[in-house]
Amino acid sequence: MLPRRRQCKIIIATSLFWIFVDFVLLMYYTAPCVGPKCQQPTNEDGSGPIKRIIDRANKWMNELPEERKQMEIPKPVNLDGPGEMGKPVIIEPEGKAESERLWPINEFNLMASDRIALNRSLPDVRPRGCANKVYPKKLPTTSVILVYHNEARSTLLRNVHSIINRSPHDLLAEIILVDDASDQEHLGKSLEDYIAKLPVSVYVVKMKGRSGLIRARMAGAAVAKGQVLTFLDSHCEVTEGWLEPMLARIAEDRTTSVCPVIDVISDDTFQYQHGNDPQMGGFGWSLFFKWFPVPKREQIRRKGDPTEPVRSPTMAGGLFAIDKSYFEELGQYDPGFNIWGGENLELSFKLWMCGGKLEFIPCSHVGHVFRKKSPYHFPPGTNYVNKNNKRLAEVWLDEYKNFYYRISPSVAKTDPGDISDRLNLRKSLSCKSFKWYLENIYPESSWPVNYQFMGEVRNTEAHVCLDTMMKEAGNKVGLYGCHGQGGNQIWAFTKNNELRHDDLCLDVARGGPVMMLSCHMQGGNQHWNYDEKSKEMKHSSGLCLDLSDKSKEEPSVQACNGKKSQKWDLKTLDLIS
Ligand SMILES: [Mn+2]
Repeated sequence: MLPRRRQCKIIIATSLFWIFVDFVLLMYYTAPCVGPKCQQPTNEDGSGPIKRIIDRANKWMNELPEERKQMEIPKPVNLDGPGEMGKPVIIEPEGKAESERLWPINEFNLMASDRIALNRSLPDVRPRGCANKVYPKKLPTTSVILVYHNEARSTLLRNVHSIINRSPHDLLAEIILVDDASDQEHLGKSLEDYIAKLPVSVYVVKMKGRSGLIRARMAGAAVAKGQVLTFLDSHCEVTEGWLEPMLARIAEDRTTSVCPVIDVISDDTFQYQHGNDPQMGGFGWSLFFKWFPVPKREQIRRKGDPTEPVRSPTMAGGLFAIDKSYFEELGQYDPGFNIWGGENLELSFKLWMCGGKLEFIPCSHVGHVFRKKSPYHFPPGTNYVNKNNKRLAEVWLDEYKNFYYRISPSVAKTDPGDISDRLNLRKSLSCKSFKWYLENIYPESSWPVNYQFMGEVRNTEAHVCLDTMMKEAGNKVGLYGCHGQGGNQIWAFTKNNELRHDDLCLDVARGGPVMMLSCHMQGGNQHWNYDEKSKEMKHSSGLCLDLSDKSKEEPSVQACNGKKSQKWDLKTLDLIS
């Protein structure tokens, strides 16, 4: 043991040392002001790290063309202004009628958006631990690409200003606005004049005719000068520190494509709302994108660190960043895709199956105005979503395409056009199988990988089949004349003894009606046993699936009695062959 006084001295010296280290780090990482009006730092010898950062920033400012310097982005002065710090804007009763009149133009509250400053302040919504993460000094540059068709001026420019205000300018190569044939006046010359004066290169690429999201994005990518492409929707606002963690991830591994966590900007009040946990992207039987909570396996892999990237099977599609050269290697988007739809899954499948990765970055938060419906009109004619999905299925789903066509018969009938290029691409990239993807990347999927039976559940007395009747979770399951066409009459009897249609599981509580509820994978009320000899479908409660005695529109569960109304044929449809 050291003498007491010596112990004290050591403790004090160590504390002082760490306080000093903290102080130096704090000084080093405090963001300096940028621009000609900055106060020079008063470092004793004038050569500290802060001075170096400020010198670099000023050098950058001075290298800008003269006209760019004219516009200073005003910092918010009035934190009580409408919408500041992401607060909601409530329209007073006198303004209600006008705000409702304006609503259909963009399918959001334009009056509320127009009242909010273009450089409004937002709260720092990142999880604890993000703000003091240190990223490599040398990160790739990025071009931010925003595609729009008749976007409102205030949402588009607030997006642009948020990117300029919250991104290190040496990482921001440019902001490319791809105008997909807008015809609103405010998106014409006055917009171009405005953005020409911004302190970052912002310019408009105009599509010749209405081209749709997919082609417009590729037009933006074609002219991008940054090493990374960052795609955002046109009605977003980025938050503090959104860019660095995404670029750092791509710098580590260029085959990783990343998405920010997408927060909600209210379509009515423009309030910035954020949840706690990130979600993962998946898809249902009909290839519709859906969100689902981060499963246990991924939480374990991340060791419970809320700042650690979340590996996701799919992306929602609107907001993501990818290395430009890797995006090209992956064949960008399928050029045979039209307008919108399926492109997010195509890229997600490609990334995982062909050796890349897809992650959500919890330290990167971007708000997006979620609308209840689209204000856009598309030319009538071929169903482009069906055609896109047909191409997607033919190129990427392998034998599972047969299952998908049973679920979506209208897609099965659609002509995909020439897909030979895409098949060659898949071959040249030596991509893995869709089954591998389902088993390894998306084991929570409702797709039939592990099942005992798949097809119709047909009653032997009345020749009716279990049918979802196109209803959602929380409704009773129906019975309908068996049609053999798949669709709503396809049920999977899984290895876990669930009777499921996509994410709906047959669920019975206390002998009550047979409900369709979200599958919880916990057995219990969703556990069934099928006896091939007696043809009984027995619930975990011991009751048997039966025709209802009143009407024949819904089944029920009754005490098992061996009667014909309790006998069910499982008629397998050959789905995966
Ligand atoms: Mn959107």
